[in-house]
Amino acid sequence: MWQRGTNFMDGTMSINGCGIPPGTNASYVWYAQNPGTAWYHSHRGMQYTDGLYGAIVIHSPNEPASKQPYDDELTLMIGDVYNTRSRDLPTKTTGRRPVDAVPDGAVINGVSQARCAYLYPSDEHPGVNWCGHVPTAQYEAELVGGKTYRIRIVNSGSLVPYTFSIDNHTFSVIEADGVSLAPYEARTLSLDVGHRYSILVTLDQPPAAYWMRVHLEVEAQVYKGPKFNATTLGVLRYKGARGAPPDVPGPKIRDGEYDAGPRTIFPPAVPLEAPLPTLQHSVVYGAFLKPDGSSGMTFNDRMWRPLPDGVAAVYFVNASNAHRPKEVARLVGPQHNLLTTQPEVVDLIVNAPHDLATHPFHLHGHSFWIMSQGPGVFDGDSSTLNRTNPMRRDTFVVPPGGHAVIRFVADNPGIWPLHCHIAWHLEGGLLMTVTAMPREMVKFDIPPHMKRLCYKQYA
Ligand SMILES: [Cu+2]
Repeated sequence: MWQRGTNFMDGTMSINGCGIPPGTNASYVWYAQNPGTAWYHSHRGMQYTDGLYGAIVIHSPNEPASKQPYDDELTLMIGDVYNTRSRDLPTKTTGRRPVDAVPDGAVINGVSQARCAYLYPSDEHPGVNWCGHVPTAQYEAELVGGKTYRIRIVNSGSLVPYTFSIDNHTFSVIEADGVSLAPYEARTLSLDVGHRYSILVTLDQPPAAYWMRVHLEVEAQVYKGPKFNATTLGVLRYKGARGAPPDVPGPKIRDGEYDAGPRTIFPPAVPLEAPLPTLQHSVVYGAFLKPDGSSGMTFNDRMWRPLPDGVAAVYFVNASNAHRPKEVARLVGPQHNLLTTQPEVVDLIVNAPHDLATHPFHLHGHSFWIMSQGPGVFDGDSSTLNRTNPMRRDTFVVPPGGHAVIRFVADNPGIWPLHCHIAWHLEGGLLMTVTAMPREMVKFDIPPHMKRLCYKQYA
């Protein structure tokens, strides 16, 4: 969620918030200045994998995407789903931390055809599983023929990218992660975990029902479970039309590609030249598996682990006036931390020379320019990269063995997490922090009701 000056409302457990203890509540207050499609979810452990999430839509008459002609809108939260509670899932590796448990299928606004056969019992409640919580049904949207809809799609899953399509319909992509796009015509749309898009769909086909298809990508099926359900169906029904959708073949999907182009790069509607960088910073990430069986994931060999419950680094800095870089470094936690004491234009060079998977990384609180993204490591001079209207968004993808270079203006005080949005990798420690202008964090006017959520009260 893009926000300025309210880092203490970001809500990441142990970094810039204390979470909401059981039986209490919290009001998160910030200026909703950046129109578009976002979402909220628990940022503690694997809670959102178990369903603790929802959509946030910010409207503005100034949003270029909203100037496109459409009659109404619809939001689809679509993501992979586990019929077993995350803490009870078996793990792919033998590590202390679970890595990449395989989902059972996908849900569209909470409805799916995930099968109950592939299940593991709960440790706490032997013999009980969560299958009954996921109705086996097809999500159905009844829309009016002849009208144009803005459909907002969020990949709210925990592991798997997917491709979305609607039989017999094309659409234009008009927004990505809160950035309006020059309309891009397509038949399929691929979303990595954490990505959001808006598409415009005109119901210009004969009145009937049509399948909406969510195809979980093959890459993730390499280690699929025995009953892994690769395609989840929903129904787009023209109002008044009866019967099931005709059984036509779905689109041919080439994994990792968005129609003919790279799947996450789109020209923004409003061109913005990227400024020249004032600071270059390189990180390397990867996974480790030690002989003792422990495993995890790191940025620059440092694995994130949350601070003790009830402690949040930003609240601590604010309360204790501990803003000097050495003090902050001691407080933020064990993860890799990039700290700037003054406004900088940062080029963050992210390389994954030895990693075998695709990872979607999200930086809290910012939109950034994607200056480069692709196969192979980046070891060049990032200040020479193309600055003319590069893609802007808040979640970037690094392919196996590949790299990304993102550029952002670090002038928004606070400690901002940058993490893989695959929930298992975040839980495995794949998080670093960007700390901007800690001296300003001391001036934060953190409301008492937020401080009270911390066991150690920072009053
Ligand atoms: Cu990852």
